[in-house]
Amino acid sequence: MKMFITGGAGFIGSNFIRYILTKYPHYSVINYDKLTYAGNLENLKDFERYDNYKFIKGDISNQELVDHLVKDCDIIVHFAAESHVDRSVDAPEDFIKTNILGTFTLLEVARKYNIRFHHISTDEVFGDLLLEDPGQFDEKTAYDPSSPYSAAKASSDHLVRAYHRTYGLPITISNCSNNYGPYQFPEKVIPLFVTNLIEGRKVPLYGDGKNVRDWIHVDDHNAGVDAIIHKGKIGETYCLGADSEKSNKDLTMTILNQMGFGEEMIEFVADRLGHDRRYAINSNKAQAELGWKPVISFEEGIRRTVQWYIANEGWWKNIQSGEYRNYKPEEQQPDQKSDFLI
Ligand code: NAD
Ligand code: TDX
Repeated sequence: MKMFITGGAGFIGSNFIRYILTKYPHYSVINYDKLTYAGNLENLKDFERYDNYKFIKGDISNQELVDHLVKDCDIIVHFAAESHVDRSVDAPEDFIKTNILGTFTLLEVARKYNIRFHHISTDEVFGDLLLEDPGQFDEKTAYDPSSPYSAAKASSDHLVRAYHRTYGLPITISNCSNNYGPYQFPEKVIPLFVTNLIEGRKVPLYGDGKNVRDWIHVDDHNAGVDAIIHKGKIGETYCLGADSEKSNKDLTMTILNQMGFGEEMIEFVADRLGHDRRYAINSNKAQAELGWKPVISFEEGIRRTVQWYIANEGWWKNIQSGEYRNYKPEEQQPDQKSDFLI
């Protein structure tokens, strides 16, 4: 299979490429990424020399370039997005451009060649649940997004579904809960808190700290995407999650305990505007239909993740300093795969 992966230099996309190239060494992958602030080619350093991996710098809104690259691919796996809720509150425009218009551009090219399209989405499109509510989101939950980020993702989900219904494009969608693991940009809560603590700084907890997120290790998410790509039913949506609801305060205490700190390292700060109260995902459909289930417990996953950030200080220090933007992969040598570099 030849995969065209968008956003493969980001957190989940780079873990997905590592997962795919390890599990299916006979597959080939094009990693197409604009390298926004969130894209980091150091995430895939160990795959640079693989003959079946190619990186191409480009925007998903560049229809001509996408058309040129995608036509002999078997599938588009679409991770690329502006992904950080706080940034969408401060400056929504790029979220509209990339998440909505960029997805539209990809869909137009996919339609031209009738290419299988898997769209990576989020549980945030469903809005939020009350703390007291025992309910969960599932595939039938009505869309009710709260932030410019989730509204733009919701819009892209609708477009993907419309291209199936209207043009018969072979699509699938996954809506996943909060991911954590290695290579997550240190603006998101877990890597931000762990790296702050390594540097002896306090952790900024929003509001009352009672907001709940449902956590899944990135490898479990990507195993779910793999299962959908290979066994999912065309036209269907699958919710992916690991039944690991934690309040932000409890999550913070887990990290503090593991790193040998106490509650005095928490600094309560002003709440996020429109802050969703609780997310919870029911993944019964994916588990029943795909034979997939999450296998990494929250306790084990968090332990490994904290250890990873401790062991890979150079990776996140390069982000803090901005040095990661200067990283040049091996492919950029003139004699190696330069035809793929834009
Ligand atoms: P990320 O911000 O770490 O990575 C996004 C990647 O997309 C970056 O490499 C960036 O350079 C690239 N990109 C952005 N705009 C682009 C454009 N216009 N053209 C080409 N590339 C572009 O995000 P992530 O956390 O890895 O999320 C990946 C996907 O998964 C997103 O679609 C997100 O909505 C979804 N998702 C994320 C989570 C989570 O917890 N992080 C949960 C569910 C779903
Ligand atoms: O400094 C912080 N303090 C804090 O209390 C930050 C950055 C976050 N938080 C809270 C806000 C949320 O309730 O922690 C929770 C998690 O925040 P983020 O890491 O920003 O994630 P979230 O807003 O839940 O969204 C994430 O999961 C769903 C991803 O960023 C999205 O791309 C994905 O769709």
